[in-house]
Amino acid sequence: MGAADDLPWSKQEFEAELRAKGKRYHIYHPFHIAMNSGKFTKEQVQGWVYNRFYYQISIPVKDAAVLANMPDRDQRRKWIQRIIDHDGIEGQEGGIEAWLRLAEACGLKRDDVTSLRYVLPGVRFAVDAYVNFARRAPWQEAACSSLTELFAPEIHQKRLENWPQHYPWIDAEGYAYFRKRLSEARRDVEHGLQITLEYFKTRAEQERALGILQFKLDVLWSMLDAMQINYGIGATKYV
Ligand code: AHQ
Repeated sequence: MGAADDLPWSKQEFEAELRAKGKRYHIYHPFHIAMNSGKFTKEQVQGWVYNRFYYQISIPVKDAAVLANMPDRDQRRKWIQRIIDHDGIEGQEGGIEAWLRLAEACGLKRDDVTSLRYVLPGVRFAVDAYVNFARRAPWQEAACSSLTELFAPEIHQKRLENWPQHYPWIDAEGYAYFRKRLSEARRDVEHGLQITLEYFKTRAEQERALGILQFKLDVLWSMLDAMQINYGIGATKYV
Protein backbone atom coordinates (compact mmCIF):
# COMPACT_ATOMS: atom_id res chain seq x y z
CA MET A 1 0.00 0.00 0.00
CA GLY A 2 1.49 3.39 -0.95
CA ALA A 3 1.62 6.18 1.69
CA ALA A 4 -1.43 7.88 0.19
CA ASP A 5 -3.41 4.68 0.75
CA ASP A 6 -2.72 4.82 4.51
CA LEU A 7 -3.55 8.45 5.09
CA PRO A 8 -7.03 9.04 6.53
CA TRP A 9 -9.54 10.73 4.24
CA SER A 10 -10.59 14.26 5.15
CA LYS A 11 -14.14 14.48 6.53
CA GLN A 12 -15.31 15.68 3.10
CA GLU A 13 -13.60 12.79 1.29
CA PHE A 14 -14.91 10.31 3.86
CA GLU A 15 -18.48 11.58 3.43
CA ALA A 16 -18.08 11.38 -0.35
CA GLU A 17 -16.94 7.75 -0.04
CA LEU A 18 -19.99 6.96 2.12
CA ARG A 19 -22.31 8.64 -0.40
CA ALA A 20 -20.65 6.79 -3.28
CA LYS A 21 -22.03 3.59 -1.75
CA GLY A 22 -25.44 4.83 -2.89
CA LYS A 23 -24.94 3.04 -6.19
CA ARG A 24 -25.61 -0.21 -4.30
CA TYR A 25 -28.80 1.08 -2.64
CA HIS A 26 -31.90 -1.06 -3.01
CA ILE A 27 -33.54 1.58 -5.20
CA TYR A 28 -31.49 -0.15 -7.94
CA HIS A 29 -32.74 -3.64 -7.14
CA PRO A 30 -34.74 -5.10 -10.08
CA PHE A 31 -37.70 -5.81 -7.76
CA HIS A 32 -37.74 -2.18 -6.60
CA ILE A 33 -37.24 -0.78 -10.11
CA ALA A 34 -40.20 -2.84 -11.32
CA MET A 35 -42.32 -1.74 -8.34
CA ASN A 36 -41.59 1.96 -8.97
CA SER A 37 -42.27 1.65 -12.70
CA GLY A 38 -45.72 0.15 -12.23
CA LYS A 39 -44.91 -3.41 -13.29
CA PHE A 40 -46.30 -4.96 -10.13
CA THR A 41 -49.51 -6.88 -9.70
CA LYS A 42 -51.59 -6.02 -6.62
CA GLU A 43 -50.32 -9.19 -4.91
CA GLN A 44 -46.67 -8.15 -5.47
CA VAL A 45 -47.23 -4.72 -3.91
CA GLN A 46 -49.08 -6.40 -1.02
CA GLY A 47 -46.24 -8.89 -0.60
CA TRP A 48 -43.75 -6.03 -0.26
CA VAL A 49 -45.97 -4.30 2.32
CA TYR A 50 -46.41 -7.53 4.36
CA ASN A 51 -42.67 -8.18 4.44
CA ARG A 52 -41.48 -4.63 5.03
CA PHE A 53 -43.70 -4.50 8.13
CA TYR A 54 -41.22 -6.84 9.82
CA TYR A 55 -38.44 -4.32 9.05
CA GLN A 56 -40.57 -1.43 10.35
CA ILE A 57 -41.36 -3.06 13.73
CA SER A 58 -37.70 -4.10 14.08
CA ILE A 59 -36.31 -0.56 13.66
CA PRO A 60 -37.39 0.73 17.12
CA VAL A 61 -36.11 -2.52 18.69
CA LYS A 62 -32.79 -1.91 16.90
CA ASP A 63 -32.74 1.72 18.01
CA ALA A 64 -33.49 0.74 21.63
CA ALA A 65 -30.50 -1.64 21.48
CA VAL A 66 -28.32 1.22 20.22
CA LEU A 67 -29.70 3.52 22.94
CA ALA A 68 -28.81 0.90 25.59
CA ASN A 69 -25.19 1.03 24.36
CA MET A 70 -24.99 4.85 24.45
CA PRO A 71 -23.31 6.17 27.63
CA ASP A 72 -23.74 9.79 26.61
CA ARG A 73 -26.94 11.54 27.71
CA ASP A 74 -26.84 14.13 24.91
CA GLN A 75 -26.48 11.38 22.28
CA ARG A 76 -29.38 9.45 23.87
CA ARG A 77 -31.59 12.54 23.88
CA LYS A 78 -31.18 12.70 20.10
CA TRP A 79 -31.31 8.98 19.36
CA ILE A 80 -34.49 8.33 21.41
CA GLN A 81 -36.47 10.38 18.85
CA ARG A 82 -36.03 7.52 16.36
CA ILE A 83 -37.96 5.19 18.65
CA ILE A 84 -40.74 7.74 19.09
CA ASP A 85 -40.88 8.27 15.30
CA HIS A 86 -41.84 4.59 14.90
CA ASP A 87 -43.66 3.66 18.10
CA GLY A 88 -45.48 6.97 18.32
CA ILE A 89 -46.40 8.79 21.52
CA GLU A 90 -49.66 10.07 23.03
CA GLY A 91 -51.32 12.01 20.20
CA GLN A 92 -48.71 11.10 17.55
CA GLU A 93 -49.46 7.77 15.82
CA GLY A 94 -45.91 6.87 14.73
CA GLY A 95 -44.48 5.00 11.74
CA ILE A 96 -45.65 1.51 12.67
CA GLU A 97 -49.25 2.71 12.75
CA ALA A 98 -48.68 4.64 9.49
CA TRP A 99 -47.35 1.44 7.88
CA LEU A 100 -50.52 -0.38 8.96
CA ARG A 101 -52.53 2.39 7.29
CA LEU A 102 -50.46 1.83 4.13
CA ALA A 103 -51.32 -1.87 4.42
CA GLU A 104 -55.05 -1.13 4.77
CA ALA A 105 -54.79 1.32 1.83
CA CYS A 106 -53.38 -1.62 -0.18
CA GLY A 107 -56.36 -3.79 0.75
CA LEU A 108 -54.67 -5.82 3.50
CA LYS A 109 -56.17 -6.71 6.88
CA ARG A 110 -54.27 -5.34 9.90
CA ASP A 111 -54.15 -8.65 11.74
CA ASP A 112 -52.80 -10.47 8.67
CA VAL A 113 -49.95 -7.92 8.66
CA THR A 114 -49.32 -7.92 12.41
CA SER A 115 -49.46 -11.74 12.54
CA LEU A 116 -46.21 -11.76 10.45
CA ARG A 117 -47.50 -14.99 8.87
CA TYR A 118 -46.47 -13.78 5.39
CA VAL A 119 -42.95 -12.66 6.31
CA LEU A 120 -40.47 -14.64 4.18
CA PRO A 121 -37.52 -16.49 5.78
CA GLY A 122 -34.96 -14.43 3.83
CA VAL A 123 -36.57 -11.19 4.95
CA ARG A 124 -36.68 -12.30 8.59
CA PHE A 125 -33.04 -13.42 8.52
CA ALA A 126 -31.81 -10.17 6.94
CA VAL A 127 -33.73 -7.97 9.39
CA ASP A 128 -32.65 -10.07 12.38
CA ALA A 129 -29.01 -9.81 11.19
CA TYR A 130 -29.37 -6.01 11.30
CA VAL A 131 -30.91 -5.97 14.80
CA ASN A 132 -28.32 -8.43 16.14
CA PHE A 133 -25.49 -6.36 14.61
CA ALA A 134 -26.82 -3.22 16.32
CA ARG A 135 -27.11 -5.06 19.65
CA ARG A 136 -23.48 -6.10 19.86
CA ALA A 137 -21.65 -3.42 17.82
CA PRO A 138 -20.27 -0.25 19.44
CA TRP A 139 -23.07 2.34 19.26
CA GLN A 140 -21.03 4.43 16.78
CA GLU A 141 -20.85 1.47 14.38
CA ALA A 142 -24.61 0.94 14.74
CA ALA A 143 -25.15 4.64 13.98
CA CYS A 144 -22.99 4.23 10.86
CA SER A 145 -25.13 1.30 9.70
CA SER A 146 -28.23 3.55 9.66
CA LEU A 147 -26.59 5.75 7.00
CA THR A 148 -28.35 3.89 4.20
CA GLU A 149 -30.83 6.66 4.96
CA LEU A 150 -28.47 9.01 3.12
CA PHE A 151 -30.31 7.61 0.08
CA ALA A 152 -33.78 7.19 1.60
CA PRO A 153 -35.41 10.59 0.91
CA GLU A 154 -35.09 9.92 -2.85
CA ILE A 155 -36.67 6.47 -2.58
CA HIS A 156 -39.64 7.80 -0.61
CA GLN A 157 -40.03 10.76 -2.97
CA LYS A 158 -40.04 8.47 -6.04
CA ARG A 159 -42.83 6.35 -4.53
CA LEU A 160 -44.91 9.45 -3.81
CA GLU A 161 -44.36 10.59 -7.43
CA ASN A 162 -44.87 7.26 -9.21
CA TRP A 163 -47.25 5.06 -7.25
CA PRO A 164 -50.49 7.09 -7.54
CA GLN A 165 -50.40 6.84 -11.36
CA HIS A 166 -49.23 3.20 -11.44
CA TYR A 167 -51.36 1.86 -8.59
CA PRO A 168 -54.58 3.94 -8.55
CA TRP A 169 -56.20 1.19 -6.45
CA ILE A 170 -54.07 2.23 -3.44
CA ASP A 171 -55.93 4.71 -1.22
CA ALA A 172 -53.81 7.91 -1.14
CA GLU A 173 -54.24 7.93 2.67
CA GLY A 174 -51.64 5.17 2.71
CA TYR A 175 -48.82 7.39 1.47
CA ALA A 176 -48.50 9.27 4.78
CA TYR A 177 -45.65 6.97 5.83
CA PHE A 178 -43.41 7.90 2.88
CA ARG A 179 -44.11 11.61 3.39
CA LYS A 180 -43.28 11.31 7.09
CA ARG A 181 -39.92 9.70 6.35
CA LEU A 182 -38.78 12.51 4.01
CA SER A 183 -38.02 14.80 6.95
CA GLU A 184 -37.30 12.10 9.57
CA ALA A 185 -34.66 10.41 7.38
CA ARG A 186 -32.91 13.74 6.78
CA ARG A 187 -32.81 14.46 10.51
CA ASP A 188 -31.58 10.92 11.30
CA VAL A 189 -28.79 11.25 8.72
CA GLU A 190 -27.57 14.56 10.11
CA HIS A 191 -27.00 12.90 13.49
CA GLY A 192 -25.72 9.57 12.10
CA LEU A 193 -23.25 11.30 9.79
CA GLN A 194 -21.89 13.54 12.56
CA ILE A 195 -21.24 10.47 14.77
CA THR A 196 -19.64 8.56 11.87
CA LEU A 197 -17.37 11.33 10.55
CA GLU A 198 -16.18 11.96 14.12
CA TYR A 199 -15.64 8.37 15.29
CA PHE A 200 -13.92 6.62 12.35
CA LYS A 201 -10.54 8.43 12.25
CA THR A 202 -7.76 6.30 10.72
CA ARG A 203 -7.97 5.11 7.14
CA ALA A 204 -8.51 1.53 8.34
CA GLU A 205 -11.38 2.70 10.58
CA GLN A 206 -12.88 4.68 7.69
CA GLU A 207 -12.68 1.60 5.45
CA ARG A 208 -14.40 -0.34 8.25
CA ALA A 209 -17.22 2.23 8.18
CA LEU A 210 -17.65 1.62 4.45
CA GLY A 211 -17.84 -2.12 5.19
CA ILE A 212 -20.52 -1.54 7.82
CA LEU A 213 -22.56 0.53 5.38
CA GLN A 214 -22.14 -2.21 2.75
CA PHE A 215 -23.43 -4.77 5.28
CA LYS A 216 -26.62 -2.70 5.76
CA LEU A 217 -26.99 -2.17 1.99
CA ASP A 218 -26.79 -5.97 1.69
CA VAL A 219 -29.51 -6.35 4.37
CA LEU A 220 -31.88 -4.20 2.30
CA TRP A 221 -30.83 -5.87 -0.97
CA SER A 222 -31.31 -9.42 0.28
CA MET A 223 -34.78 -8.58 1.62
CA LEU A 224 -35.79 -7.74 -1.96
CA ASP A 225 -34.01 -10.86 -3.30
CA ALA A 226 -36.24 -13.00 -1.07
CA MET A 227 -39.37 -11.11 -2.16
CA GLN A 228 -38.50 -11.36 -5.87
CA ILE A 229 -37.93 -15.11 -5.66
CA ASN A 230 -41.23 -15.57 -3.89
CA TYR A 231 -43.48 -13.07 -5.69
CA GLY A 232 -41.72 -12.67 -9.04
CA ILE A 233 -42.23 -9.52 -11.08
CA GLY A 234 -45.35 -8.79 -13.13
CA ALA A 235 -48.17 -11.10 -14.17
CA THR A 236 -45.74 -13.57 -15.76
CA LYS A 237 -44.14 -13.72 -12.29
CA TYR A 238 -40.60 -13.60 -13.68
CA VAL A 239 -38.56 -10.79 -15.21
O1 AHQ B 1 -38.75 3.55 6.77
C1 AHQ B 1 -37.41 3.42 7.00
C2 AHQ B 1 -36.86 3.66 8.25
O2 AHQ B 1 -37.65 4.05 9.25
C3 AHQ B 1 -35.49 3.47 8.43
C4 AHQ B 1 -34.68 3.63 9.66
C5 AHQ B 1 -33.26 3.55 9.14
C6 AHQ B 1 -32.33 2.73 10.00
O3 AHQ B 1 -32.29 2.99 11.21
O4 AHQ B 1 -31.62 1.86 9.43
N1 AHQ B 1 -33.39 2.99 7.80
C7 AHQ B 1 -34.67 3.08 7.38
C8 AHQ B 1 -35.21 2.84 6.10
C9 AHQ B 1 -36.61 3.02 5.92
N2 AHQ B 1 -37.23 2.82 4.73
C10 AHQ B 1 -36.50 2.13 3.68
C11 AHQ B 1 -37.29 2.18 2.36
O5 AHQ B 1 -36.74 1.85 1.33
O6 AHQ B 1 -38.48 2.50 2.49
C12 AHQ B 1 -35.10 2.66 3.61
C13 AHQ B 1 -34.40 2.31 4.93
C14 AHQ B 1 -32.95 2.67 4.87
O7 AHQ B 1 -32.52 3.32 3.90
O8 AHQ B 1 -32.19 2.20 5.74
